[in-house]
Amino acid sequence: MKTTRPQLPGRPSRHLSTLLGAAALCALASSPAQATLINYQNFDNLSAFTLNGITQTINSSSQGVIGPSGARVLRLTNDYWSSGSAFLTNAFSLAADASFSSYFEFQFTGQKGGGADGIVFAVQTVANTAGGAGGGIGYQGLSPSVGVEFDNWNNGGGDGNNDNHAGININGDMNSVARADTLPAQFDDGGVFHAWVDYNGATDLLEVRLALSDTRPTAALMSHTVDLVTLLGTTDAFIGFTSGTGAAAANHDIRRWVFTGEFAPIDDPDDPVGPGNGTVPEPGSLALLSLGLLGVFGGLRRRALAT
Ligand SMILES: [Ca+2]
Ligand SMILES: [Ca+2]
Ligand SMILES: [Ca+2]
Repeated sequence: MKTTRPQLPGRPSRHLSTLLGAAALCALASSPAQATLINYQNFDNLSAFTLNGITQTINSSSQGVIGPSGARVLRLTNDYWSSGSAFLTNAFSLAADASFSSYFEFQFTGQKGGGADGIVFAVQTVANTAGGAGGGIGYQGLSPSVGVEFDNWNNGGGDGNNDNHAGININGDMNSVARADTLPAQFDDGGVFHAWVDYNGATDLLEVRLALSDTRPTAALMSHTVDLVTLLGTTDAFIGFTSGTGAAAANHDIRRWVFTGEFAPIDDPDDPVGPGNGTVPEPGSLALLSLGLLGVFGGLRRRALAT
């Protein structure tokens, strides 16, 4: 459900957001009130990521590959017996009970041998590792960590004997602590899926939603209570995606990704700084953002921009 927010003084118009278009923005937080915003409407530029395993080979030249729609995607895996991952190189701080909300769009195409093994949205303590191949989905063995898996291969009881499920996993263990066995469609059918992962740092509640459109469902598909700072043993969280393949494979693509460093569920992924979302950056951070796009800021900031 979209909520209408009053236009705040100093907020940029929707036109500015449109102007920014496919540009990925990263408003670096300078105070708790100014949430980090990461907005990849495509993956023309992967320079903010650390790519690992096969993902580094697939996405050469710091650019995603052309996906089925013609836009560049972050392709995590594309062939048999491999694992790979992509994590943002800069840590997100979970200090002071920080929360986050994230939306991503993904698609599995080019199935080989029935399509496997899926993707995982992962939070861990380093950026430069990928886990096990096959049923490990590039996540197995990453510890400490939390992962949200979208799994399209039945590896047995740990998968609920289900070749089309989602799960919440802890510390690289593929036996999910929460699992959803009924999903809106089969991953192997090659359609586009939309997922939301929201973490409330005050209540420690992690919620996952999944849909076939970018309208965020009211009800969570699954949830789990976990204090991420305690689990990770640090406030530095590295956020990204993993994938693995085995005797069956597919192209596992992330098509879009929006991440905001506050509990602000992303109801309007096309326009994440717009009035449809809870995220309303402070006027100051938006001014910095605009200046950054005009090229006044170099170095670090530019490195964080993904176009
Ligand atoms: Ca499959
Ligand atoms: Ca599996
Ligand atoms: Ca599983």
